[in-house]
Amino acid sequence: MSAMLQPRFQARVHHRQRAWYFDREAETLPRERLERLQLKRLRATLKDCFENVALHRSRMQAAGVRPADIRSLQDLVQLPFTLKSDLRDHYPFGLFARPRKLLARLHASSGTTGKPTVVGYTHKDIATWAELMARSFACAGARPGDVVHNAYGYGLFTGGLGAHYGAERLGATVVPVSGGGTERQVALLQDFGARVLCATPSYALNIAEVAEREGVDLKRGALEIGLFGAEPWSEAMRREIEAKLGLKAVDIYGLSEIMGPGVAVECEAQDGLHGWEDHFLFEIVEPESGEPLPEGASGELVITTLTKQALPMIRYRTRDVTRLTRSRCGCGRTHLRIKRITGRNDDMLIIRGVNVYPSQIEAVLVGLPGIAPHYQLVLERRGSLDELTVEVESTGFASQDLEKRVSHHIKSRIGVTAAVVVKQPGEVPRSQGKAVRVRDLRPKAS
Ligand code: DLL
Repeated sequence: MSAMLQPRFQARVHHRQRAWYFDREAETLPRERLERLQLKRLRATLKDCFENVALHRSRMQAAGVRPADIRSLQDLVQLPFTLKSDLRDHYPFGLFARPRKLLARLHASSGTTGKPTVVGYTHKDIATWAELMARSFACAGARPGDVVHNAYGYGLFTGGLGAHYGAERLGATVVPVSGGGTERQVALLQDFGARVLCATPSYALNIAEVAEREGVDLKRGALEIGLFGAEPWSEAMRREIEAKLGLKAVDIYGLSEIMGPGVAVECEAQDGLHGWEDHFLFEIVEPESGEPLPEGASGELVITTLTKQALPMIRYRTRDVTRLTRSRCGCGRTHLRIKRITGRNDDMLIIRGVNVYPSQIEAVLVGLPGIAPHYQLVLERRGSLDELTVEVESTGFASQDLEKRVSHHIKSRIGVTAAVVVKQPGEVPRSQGKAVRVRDLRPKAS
């Protein structure tokens, strides 16, 4: 494969040209060569983990495997899983395989407690990420020279900077708007003539609704492609966004623990997301037993990184539920496809792109004066946006501004906006076994 930082595109490529690749050689590698490359990279990653990450070394030792024992891709199943809780238990840098001084950047996402999950990147990791995001943009139909309006949040969230570096690497012109200020976003979309929009699907709909309210018809503008992800969405939502914005809505997947956005993306066929197999190994396991499932079966997606330096991951349990297919795709890419993510098998909620665990909200509620330890989280979809209402119970001595105070605490500690309803003592339903903490009234993804 060609050197990482050489531009692989010719400067002037016609937008409509079929099957245009950012990295033709890598994206169309015959399976046999792809698997040989995977095995080589897997063995190097395992050696690195064994030598540099105490947790991986002790897990491998406990399982009785050494990196040298892994001689084929089928041997992968002998390796222990890595869980999100491992990152939390070794907060902040305990799973890093490189000294902190060699890291170019840190990102973070919410964990199951108040502590975030911290992820790190070397300069090479950042370059690989930009490369894979550039590949993802091109796969979705973006081209060098496009204006990319990036409404993913900038900051610790990987969405903003991940898409930003990828769009630059592609040779596009990035508009780094981040989230919020929707009226201004509508104006900028028009004024700068963006062909590509990056946003969470719910925010894309929000933009469409605000445009409609302002009498702006974005369908008549330059927009042609949307890269939407970071939260579950459905085919119905895809059709709605496409109709309202007049673009092709493409699904993009990723997670901070593995890299960020750009782990997988749909091509113009919009029939499953190509997972970049020269950088990641994908498996589906049965969530309870952890047993591998055959191709096509629905289960939990497990990912192993093959080129990450700062934070290599061995068999990371994503908790995302989906299916894999290696059937041929019309676009010519040989990399497998991940079908739409249908949900998660843990209790993490994604509210307007912010990952939230009920236990985080509980941690805020417990100990607040005037609040009893009974609560329910109610999720609804109003228009295009998810709304969270936290129903809490007062101890009977609630002060006037209790709802406002609780809401403020939740916002400042977790970063999510929630309406709070204080109920009378005994009004929040009691558990008959496992507590039902979440009433998710949002339409289900199909
Ligand atoms: O959401 C990275 C990202 C940014 C992906 C922008 C795509 C676009 P985290 O904040 O760590 O990273 O959240 C990762 O979000 O495990 C899924 O549960 C969910 N998720 C991400 N993309 C999709 C998608 C980013 N396309 C978690 N469909 C993941 C469904 C998605 N769920």
